[in-house]
Amino acid sequence: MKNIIFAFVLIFTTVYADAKIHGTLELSGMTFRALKGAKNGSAYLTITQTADDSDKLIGANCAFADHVEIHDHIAIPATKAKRMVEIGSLVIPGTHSNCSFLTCWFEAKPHPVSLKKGGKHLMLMTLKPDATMVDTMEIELIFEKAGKVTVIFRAENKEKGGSCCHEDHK
Ligand SMILES: [Cu+2]
Repeated sequence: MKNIIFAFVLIFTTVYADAKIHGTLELSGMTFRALKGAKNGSAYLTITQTADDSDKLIGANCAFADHVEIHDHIAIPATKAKRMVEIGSLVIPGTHSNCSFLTCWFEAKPHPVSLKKGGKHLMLMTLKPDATMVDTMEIELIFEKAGKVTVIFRAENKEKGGSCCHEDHK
């Protein structure tokens, strides 16, 4: 019986930490990176709109950073290098975003948006000292239609370290 309860608690806490439903939005895979010595950190997740119409991520807040920006990597044609830029907001397409009135009968489907290393991400600007020591942190996400939601992000690969790519913001 103990084992069953333990398994249930484990499953519940795992799901709780890794996925959240907010209205018609599904949020999953929340992780953050806050490395010792780094000025800025980053946070990642996948956002899926299950409703017909799109929503938009328009901001975020975190107590472990001075402020949070929404960033993307833009390729520089001359060098093929990528540079991070602040994009201000991020559209989360709805299930009908890529189809017309007629084709939606067949083509309506979710279009998950993944925030990940080397792509779009949340930038935790000017980390507070505690940020490198915590295993989880709350980040408030602000959506244009769905409003605000506070989500738990887990620390990723703390032990691997290494300076990352978050010092070159212009
Ligand atoms: Cu960035």
